[in-house]
This record gives sequence, C-alpha cells and structure tokens, in this order.
Amino acid sequence: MLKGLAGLFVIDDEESDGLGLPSRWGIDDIPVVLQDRRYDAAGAFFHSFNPITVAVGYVGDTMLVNGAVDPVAKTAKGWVRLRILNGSNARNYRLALSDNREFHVIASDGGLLEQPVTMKALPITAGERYEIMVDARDGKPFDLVSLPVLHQPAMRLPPFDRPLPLATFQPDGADGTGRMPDSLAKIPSLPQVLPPVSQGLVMQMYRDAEARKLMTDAGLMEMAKSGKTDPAVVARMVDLIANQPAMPLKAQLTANGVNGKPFSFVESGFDAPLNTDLVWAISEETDSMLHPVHIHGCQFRITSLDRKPPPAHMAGWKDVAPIENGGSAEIYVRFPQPATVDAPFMVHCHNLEHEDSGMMTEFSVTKPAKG
Ligand SMILES: [Cu+2]
Repeated sequence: MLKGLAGLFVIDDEESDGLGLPSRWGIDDIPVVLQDRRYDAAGAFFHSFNPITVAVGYVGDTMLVNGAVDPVAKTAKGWVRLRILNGSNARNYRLALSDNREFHVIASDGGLLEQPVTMKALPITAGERYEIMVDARDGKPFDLVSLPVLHQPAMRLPPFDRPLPLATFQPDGADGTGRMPDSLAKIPSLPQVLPPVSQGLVMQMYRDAEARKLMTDAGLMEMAKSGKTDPAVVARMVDLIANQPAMPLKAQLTANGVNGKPFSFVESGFDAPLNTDLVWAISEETDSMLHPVHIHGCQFRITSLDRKPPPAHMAGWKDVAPIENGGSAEIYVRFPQPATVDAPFMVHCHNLEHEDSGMMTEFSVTKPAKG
C-alpha cells in the first residue's frame, strides 16, 4: 500500500440502487480514501520497521486524501454521499465536519445499515469503510476534519493534535437529485441464543515494552496526559520515528503474534467449519494498543464490543473489528466458502506494521464431518 495505490471496490445492487441515494460519481457520490504519509529527504515515502513502528505502526505527518494534499471537491448542492475508506497503514481517525454539523452513517464495511445513524464524530480504524450522507442542501462549504483520537499518544503527534481539515467540499453545483431514505436495508436479527465461543483470537505484542520505554523516556506519555503539545517532546519522537535503525528482519517478523506465535509461512493455523454459525472472541493481551482485526472470507456481525452491544453504526455487516485499551469483541460469523490448508484465509491486525511483524494467522474452512 505504501508503494502503490489504494482504491475502492464499489459494489451496488438493486437494493442500493432502489433507494434514491446520491449516485453520480464525483458529483454527489464521492470516494474518500484516507492515508497518512511521511516523506524522506529525497521526497519519497518514508518507511522503516524500527522498534517504534512495530509497536505503534506507521506515524505520518502529512495527510493524503485520494492521493492529494488538501483536495477540494465541487459537489452538487444537496445530499452528498461520501464513501470513506481508511486506507492508512495504521492511523485511526475521528471524523467530523468543520461546522460541527451532523452527518448520517448509512453503510459499514460489508453493506448498508438498517437505518441511517446520525453522528457528529465517527471513529474509523485502518481498513474500515463507512459511507456517510451530508446534508449540503444549504450550499455552504464544509471540511471533513479529523479530531484527535483517544488512547493512542503517538497518533496525537502534530498535526493530529488538533482538529485537522482533510478535504474541502464546495456544494455549489447544480441541485442534487439524491435523497436520504428513512430505512436502508433488511439486516437479519441476531439469534436470541448465540452458539458458544468456538475460537479465540488473542492479539499479542512481544516487544511493546521496549517501545513504551522509548516513548516514555521521550516524554510522550506525560505529554499525552497533559493534553498540551510540547515541541521538545515532538522533536524527540520524530527523531525516534525517523532515525531509529530498522530492526533485523528476523526480529521484525517475530515482534508480534496471534494466539502465542508470530505468523509462520510453514506452520498451518486452525480450521473453521464451512456454512456453520460461529462465535469468535477477539482480545488483546497486555499492550492496550489499537488492533483493527480483519478476517478474510466473511462478513460478520459484532455481537459485543468491550462486553457491551456495539454502537449502532457498527451493528451491521463488518469485516474489521477494532479493539483497543485492553478491550475485546465477539463476532457472529459464517464462512460460506471453503479454504484449504494450502490456500487458507487470513485473520490479521489491519495495523499493517503489526501484521507485517507477525500479527496474522491463517485458517482453513472445511465441511464439518458428520457426527
Ligand atoms: Cu494490531
């Protein structure tokens, strides 16, 4: 992703086409791909797997939206639909609009929600997708803004220590034709009684203490607690991010893991039964870092997040379940496609530096034996 492009697959069907949602690409239906980047002295994208990176992930200092810095979109004057992908390596955002106006979440990773969910700030972690509707019938311009995130001190380094405008929208075109429906899609209700947990997925970090010590010594934890940006601390952190030597490959590939081991190209993982309703439990060990856990081969439903029902905008079809701050999630999932041991599915943290340093495991999906 760092060397190439990030893009969207846009999947429509009769159900979504029949709702009258804004659907004129680039006019009132706008893709928004969010990525943070850091440049090296030669102007190339900087990347290094050093002790800070394998712990907190990529920390950029420049925002790209659809590959551009501070882009402006001229849109219809009306309802505007933003199809948002967090295509960042590791960064999470809290998206808001510059004039603090409300917006309405209409879809998550795997499709439309049942009803629009009205929000003023939307957390989105790496790999997650949300569609939002903005009422721009008044024609007033607005910015999409990222508010500072909670719990992740390294992700609050400037310019992310204050509300940061990401892109500007100028709804001064012709009147929009899209509408905002009251109800969106039928989503099956969850069963009253869920099956017992059949698979646990524990995200693990084996070298986070080392990174925490470096960041504590640099003054980052104190700065995060105070809520005030200190240029001396920022300079020390930037030095750690940009100038710490890269780890040897073997150390990098074994810095993180799932269920007791880093990802292995030779050992196989576990098996899941085909076409069977399952509950999986996702948790983190001791690190309290953010892990947007992504599972291939399925769309699932989050049944609990930190032992509570998920917020409404996360109650639809998902393929990323974010946990952080010692939290956990349970998901209700069914795998409709088989996968062999030789061509397995993956489950991985969508913080790509976690994934690329071992936080990934593989699984096959096979027809259960009759019993
Ligand atoms: Cu992670």
